[in-house]
Amino acid sequence: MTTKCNTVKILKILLVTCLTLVTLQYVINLVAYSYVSRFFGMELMFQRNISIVQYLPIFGKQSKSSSSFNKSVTVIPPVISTVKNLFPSNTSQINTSNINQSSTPAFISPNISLLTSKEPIRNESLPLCPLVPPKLVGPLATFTNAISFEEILKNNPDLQPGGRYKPKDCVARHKVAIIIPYRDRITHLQILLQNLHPILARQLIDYGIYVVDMTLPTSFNRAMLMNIGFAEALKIYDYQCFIFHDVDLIPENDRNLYTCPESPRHMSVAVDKFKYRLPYASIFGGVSALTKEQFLKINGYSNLYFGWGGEDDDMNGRIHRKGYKVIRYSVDVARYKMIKHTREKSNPVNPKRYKLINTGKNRQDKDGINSLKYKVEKIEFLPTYTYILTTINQTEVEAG
Ligand code: UDH
Ligand code: NGS
Repeated sequence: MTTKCNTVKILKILLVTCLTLVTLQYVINLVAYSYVSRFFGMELMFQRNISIVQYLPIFGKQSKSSSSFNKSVTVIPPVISTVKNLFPSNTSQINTSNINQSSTPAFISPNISLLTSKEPIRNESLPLCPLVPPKLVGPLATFTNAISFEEILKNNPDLQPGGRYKPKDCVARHKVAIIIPYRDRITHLQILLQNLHPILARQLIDYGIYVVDMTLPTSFNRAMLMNIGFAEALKIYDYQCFIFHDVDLIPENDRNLYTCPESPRHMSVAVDKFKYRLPYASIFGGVSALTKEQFLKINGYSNLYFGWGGEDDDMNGRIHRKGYKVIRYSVDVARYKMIKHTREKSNPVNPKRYKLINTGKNRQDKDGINSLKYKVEKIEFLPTYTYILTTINQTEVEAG
């Protein structure tokens, strides 16, 4: 009888201890969450391997600042191969007109199995970088006068060839490829890199910058260059996160983390050109972030948008059709300045864009990263970025 009583007592004590420990962990996580969210002006840090996220029931809450103009979009704040060391001394070195257009290009498709390789084992001797990078400053003064690539390197001496960087003292939590669709905008590129490199270093990200260009005379195809950047960057390093970045958008706040949350993220929420408001709820252009997994699941961008407009709206449709929601940080954080420019002749407004958007659903699984055909003319691992020049055969792409 006494032994039975003792066993019951011991069981009771064990139960109470367990309950106390679980409650304590919950309280600690809530305090940690409140600190992280206040620091970023955000509601939720969306990161894997962070136990605080598991307890939070607020997924899907809208931020006050953007809800007035964006009703349908969920606003959830955040949470080498061989290298050649070359400077383009002037624009002509990356001028597409230098490329011999007469040679028959060998158009290739990327090997999709390469794109799904496993995460390598990380260097266990260094600690993981802090969850909240300690050197972030928040709102920034942007540099809008172009300086040379040599000067950009001088200002960012820890850059590795190809515009690669990773923190020295800790293991980065994120491996990020920044993909910049590009043609003949050298000044914009200089301004962007001058601003972006120091921000990414402060964010303690393991990253590389990929500037993806296409030869003339084919009309500019922003979406396809994103797909190519994705495929080519993955051949170089095991990136897990991809930021698709217009060359003319300069971040104004370093708390706008260049990382990938659980859902695709539209990053350029508040742009000066639009008076720091979203022009329409479903806009997905400018700067956006997707994990490798998300990008593959939605089959990347459509390859069929030649000329200006619509490819980002099509992408928004792809994301939703595969069951994702687009998330956004608050307008205080996700701020950008757009460098003023005129429309290029080689990027005319695409008259087919609405028809393409309306028929996007039927094509999604056969038009995208799995049907990508292009030729790489050259890849240069320059000191401040990797330059990839491609040729796209519009007739072949449109034939499917
Ligand atoms: N891009 C280039 N070169 C081009 C065209 C486009 O690099 O010739 C890239 C670049 O990254 C750019 C992005 O594609 O940021 C988007 O193209 P865009 O900047 O032309 O598109 P956006 O919608 O502006 O930002 C359209 C032109 C508006 C002219 C308005 C004149 N008042
Ligand atoms: C929409 C375009 C988008 C574009 C957005 C903002 O009209 O591709 O304007 O453009 N959609 C269509 O044309 C269907 S901007 O003002 O930045 O030049 O991203």
